[in-house]
Formats: sequence, C-alpha cells, structure tokens
Amino acid sequence: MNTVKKLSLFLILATALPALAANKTATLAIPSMTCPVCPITVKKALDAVPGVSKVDVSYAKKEAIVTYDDAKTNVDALTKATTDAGFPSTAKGQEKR
Ligand SMILES: [Cu+2]
Repeated sequence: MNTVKKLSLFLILATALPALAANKTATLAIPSMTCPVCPITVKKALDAVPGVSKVDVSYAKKEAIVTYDDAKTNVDALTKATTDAGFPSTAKGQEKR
C-alpha cells in the first residue's frame, strides 16, 4: 500500500470512529427557564434519566447540553424529563430523528 492509500484509509477510519461511540451530546432549548433557580430543577430532572452522564444547564443561553449513552436513552426521553419537571424543551440540532 502506498503512502497516499495509507493516509486515506487512516482518514476514513478517523472519521468513522466517533460514530461508533455510544456517548452522544444533545442540546436542548428550554425557553421557560425564567430565573436563575430554574436550571437546578432542569439539571436534576436530566440527571435522573438513566444513561445520562453529564448535564450542563446554561440559564443565560436557556439551554441544556446533555451527554448520554444512546443505547440507554434518547433525545425524546430527555425532552420528556424536562417537560415533566415543568420545563418543556426541544432538541436543538445534531440528532435528527
Ligand atoms: Cu426559576
């Protein structure tokens, strides 16, 4: 195999590998967070979803960035969790379902 072929094979693998990882990140828009205490409730609700490993809620941006195992949960479960806690949310970008 020549160098160019090796390089392109490497590039194909490097591009494909992240797609195999189970951890995904979803950004949820949560416009109903109206005071600085709201993110605490939202974070608790998201942390309680099985498969969620990381939650970053930004009150300033009115959004939550959630890292989750896509074998255990999905964006619908995440938006449902915040909605059940009183904060309806919608997925922003990434995962198209
Ligand atoms: Cu509040």
